[in-house]
This record gives sequence, structure tokens and C-alpha cells, in this order.
Amino acid sequence: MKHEDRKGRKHCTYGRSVNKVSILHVGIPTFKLVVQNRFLIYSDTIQADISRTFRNRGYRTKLCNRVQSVRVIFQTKMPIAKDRISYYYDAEVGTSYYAPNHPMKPHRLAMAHSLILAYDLHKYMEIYRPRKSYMYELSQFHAEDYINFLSTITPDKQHEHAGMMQKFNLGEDCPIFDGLFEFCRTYSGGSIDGAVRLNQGLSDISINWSGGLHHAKKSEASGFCYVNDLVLAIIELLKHHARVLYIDIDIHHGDGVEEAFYLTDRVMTVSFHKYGDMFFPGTGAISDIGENSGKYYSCNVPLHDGIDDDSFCDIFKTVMKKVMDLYQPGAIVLQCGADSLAADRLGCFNLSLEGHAECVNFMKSFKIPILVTGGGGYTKSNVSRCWTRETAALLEKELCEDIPEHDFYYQYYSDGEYKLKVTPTFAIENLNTKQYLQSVKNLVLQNLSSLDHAPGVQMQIVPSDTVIPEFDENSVKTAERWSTSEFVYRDDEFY
Ligand code: V1D
Ligand code: CA
Repeated sequence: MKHEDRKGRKHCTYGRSVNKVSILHVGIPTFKLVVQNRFLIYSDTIQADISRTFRNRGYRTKLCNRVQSVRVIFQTKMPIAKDRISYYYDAEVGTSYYAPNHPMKPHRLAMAHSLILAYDLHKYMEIYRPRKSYMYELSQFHAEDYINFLSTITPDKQHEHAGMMQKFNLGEDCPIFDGLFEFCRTYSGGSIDGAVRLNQGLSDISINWSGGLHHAKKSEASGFCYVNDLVLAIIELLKHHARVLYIDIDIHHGDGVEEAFYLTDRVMTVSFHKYGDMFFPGTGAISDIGENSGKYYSCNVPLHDGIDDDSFCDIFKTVMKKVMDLYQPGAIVLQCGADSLAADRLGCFNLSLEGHAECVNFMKSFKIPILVTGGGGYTKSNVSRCWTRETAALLEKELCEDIPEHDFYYQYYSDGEYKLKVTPTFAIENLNTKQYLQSVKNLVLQNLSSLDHAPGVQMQIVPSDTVIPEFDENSVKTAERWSTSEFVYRDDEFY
């Protein structure tokens, strides 16, 4: 929506939806419901539901005994509390540089952050500069010798360590660059802290567009990923939740996360990806469903080139609705790799921003604590468009299609006429026929129907949120050891 300010300049504003409950009650009330010290009266048929709705929205509610009262006609309008969203970004990750001609450009993170600020979205979130995760936190998943190597190797020394470079799969896809280990500590710190905030009930949604590096393995870098922040965040969520659901809409298979939890029913992984033609990483067949206790708790949706919004959203919603019904997770981690968009430099799907964001909206609609991360994405201007659009979706804000002027405006957004849109191309044929998609759906739903309904778990002694193991007391300052991500005040510092 456009409006003029007092000086007559035109500005864009974002549809601000004022959330209101409007309840008209006619009848003889039997229960008294107190919401934030104001009381509302309802009949006994709807009171439990209404009370839960308010509680889920963050209101303090108290349900009192039956009220002996007269007939009332009662109408109330109450604002509903918005989702509390925490957002993690450190400018240092946005200046990291893999290698000349390498498709992974962390600069896309600086562009996305800048666009999010240009649209004023920071005003509605808590902005954090993530703390750097510690070695012992990384070792919750990764092998110590691998993490030690990552922490000491430098570009000039790498040639002296050819054996280790090969052992840990470092090289062309995963080069050693200046500041590599700090980069890993920062993007993983954001995802871990995002999970901690969800666990503590301080946020409903955590966003870390710098995270989502789903290919990293226990002792191996892979596909531009060194440390698997998603696995680390899920391990954190498992301290509070019996079941965690991982969803991956990057065009590549989420192999690192799947592998980490392949044998357990406490994490269900669902990846949508291009499969076949030797497409990286080559895993993610529909028949890969998990093993031992994890049998049926890994789910793969293999797709062909050119999938469009309608087909993708249809299969995504069908599968995820069934997963949510059966698995009933306590928390969700959603990897939103933007290489599934049309015109991606490495990808071959044909999604628009709307199709991609519809998946995010769909998962948000279940109102379960959710960590949302980035991932792949190789057409920089579209990556920043995508994650800005999805930040707005999570905030329930509408964005003006004209990109606001900001630092990167002229250099990067002329490609789409300075619009916040990604146009699917007719030049790409959708090789996913109706029959193919139906057969994938049938097989996936058949596998899902074999899983136990919401498996229980004996929650034993739950580790504390920030486990500090034994280590050299003198090597780390006390304040540093216990610190969490730094809150960035909204009006004074936006990098
Ligand atoms: F084109 C390149 C130029 C320089 C360095 C690497 C590449 C490149 C393009 N595609 N590398 C790839 C993929 N690697 C291979 C290798 C050939 N080897 C035998 C394997 O095909 C890797 C693609 C990684 C995709 C990463 C990701 O988008 O899924 C991601 N998600 O989160 C972070 C990254
Ligand atoms: Ca995927």
C-alpha cells in the first residue's frame, strides 16, 4: 500500500493486520474465564477451547468454577498476542568468502539482512547477534578430531595437510577460507540459540537465515557445509521435546540431518528434493525410510526438474498434513534452502516466492515452536527476496512489491525490475507428471501409515540448556562461558 508523508513523499507500508477476537455469546453462562485479569463468560460447551486459544496466544488465563448467573449477551474484542519471533544475524558471516568462482556466496546473507531492514521488518522481531558456539557444543554431533582440524587449519597451511584435507572431504566444494571456523561457530551459534529460546518458551519462532547447512556429517564436510547447525539445534530441542520434526525444502537432499537421526524415532526427517541424473548428493530415494527404531521416521520425496508451485505445494501439504497428524512433534525445524526457486544457478525447480513461502506458512499454521533456517540458494538477489518474503510471512506482514531503496538496490535488483518477485519460467518443462506425483504421494503416504502414532519417550534426566562440560577453567572467561546471543537494540544498531 502506498501513502504520502507530511512532506508529500510516497512510502510503502505493510498491511498491518490487527488481530482481534470477536466473540458474540448469547446464552446462559456457566463458566467464568479470566484473561489477563479481564473476565469473559462463556457457556460450558466452548469454554475449554476458548481458554486454550488465549493461552496459546500467550495470555494468562484462569478458568473458574461454574458461575450462577443470569442470561447475558456479551461481546468482546481483544487483541491477540502476536508470535514472538527472534532473529539471528551477524554481519561477520555476510563478509565471509568461500573462493573465487565458488557458487556459495555468504554475501547473499548480508543482502537478505539489508532487505529485511529496508522493509522495516526488524521492528517486529527481537534481533540477536548470535554468540559463537563452543568446541564442546560442536562436539555434541561432530567428531573431535574433525572439529580440531577445522579450528586450526588455515588457507596457507592446507597444502601441508593433504591427507587430513582428503579425510575430512575439504577442498573444492568445501574450501578452507579465512575465518572459516569463526563462520561455522557463528552460523551454528544462531541455530543453537534459536532452539534454546524455543525451549525456554521465550520465542514461538526463531529465524537464522545463515544456518541450514544440511550436508555436514559427523566427520566430514560436504556440499558447502562444514558444521551441521540443524543437527546441533535438533539435539538442543530434544532436551525439551519428545519428538522433533525436521523438514527440508532445499532442492538438495537433506542427507546430513537424515543420517544423524536415521536410527531413531525421536526425530522425523522429511526432505523434498531433486533426485536422479546424479544430482548432488545422490541420496534420498523414496525407499530410504530409516532403520531400527527409526524405521518409517525418515521420509523422502524425490522430484524431477521443473516442478511448479501448484504441484510442489500440493505434495508438500499432503505429506506434511499426514506427518503432523501422526507424529505430533513438540518442535519443528524448517530448512528453507532457496535453490528450489526458479532461475537458481544450481537448481532446476520452477518455484515462485509465493510457492516457497506457502510451505513456510503451512508449517507455521500448526502453531508449534519452529526454528526456520536458510540453506542453499545461488542466485543472490532471489535468495534475499525469498528470505525477506518469508520473514514477512512469519511476521504476518504484507510487503510492497516495489523493493525499497537500500544499499544493494541498484547493483542487485535490476534483474527483476526492482520487484519482490521471482517469475517461474515457461522455458522449463515440468517433468513431474500427474501420474508420477500421484505415485510418489501414494508410496510416501503408505510408508507413513506404517509409523507408530506419536511414539512416546521416557524422558530421563534432561540435560541443562547450556551444558558446560569439564574443561580448562582458565581458558575461557566466566562471562563468556555463560553468555548467550547478544540482544541488538532495535533503534541503534543494524550493521
Ligand atoms: F560449481 C562449483 C564450482 C566450484 C565449487 C563447487 C561447485 C559445485 C557445484 N555443484 N559443486 C556442486 C556440488 N558438488 C558436486 C560434487 C562433484 N563431486 C563428486 C561432488 O556435485 C555440491 C552442491 C552443494 C549444494 C549445497 C546445498 O545447496 O544443498 C546447501 N544447502 O545448504 C547449504 C548448502
Ligand atoms: Ca531438500
